[in-house]
Amino acid sequence: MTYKTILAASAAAFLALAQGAMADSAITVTDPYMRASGAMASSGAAFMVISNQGAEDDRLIAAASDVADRVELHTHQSDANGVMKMVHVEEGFPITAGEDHILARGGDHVMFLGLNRPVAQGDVVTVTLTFEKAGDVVIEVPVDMDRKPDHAGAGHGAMGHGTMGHGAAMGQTGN
Ligand SMILES: [Cu+2]
Repeated sequence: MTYKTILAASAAAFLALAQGAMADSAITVTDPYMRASGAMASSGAAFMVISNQGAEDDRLIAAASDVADRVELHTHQSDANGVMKMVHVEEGFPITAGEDHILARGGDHVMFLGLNRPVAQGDVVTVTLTFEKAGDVVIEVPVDMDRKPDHAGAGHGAMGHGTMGHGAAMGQTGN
């Protein structure tokens, strides 16, 4: 074995270790962003894609951030009159093995209630997501007020303006 191959071998071993460590958390979060209705807003919402690359189903059961008094897992449902409203999802969101769970405008979202400081365009908010199996996953969520409702790869139309996100009675800043 030459010196070079030893180096290569140890680099490969190190990579395998690093990948092994990362594989411990089957959960990855991509493309997170947060919105609030302005500097004086008392609430906000965050959206993202949560991927489960593991073999086991998991569940997002809680979220927390020092930017808000309370952080809840919300979704939208239409009431008897067909009006979309936000509801607190106590049991959290199932994150199925091998699939992406998309948090998007008009659907599932992380809700910030009682913002304790102004959030402005370009701020980055630290959020801890708690999963049943993967445990805590800490993510950095940029504030992006300009973001269009369409989420990663969702394309125009499906979740766009007027279809789900803008029910008359929602009163939610994130939409
Ligand atoms: Cu909400």
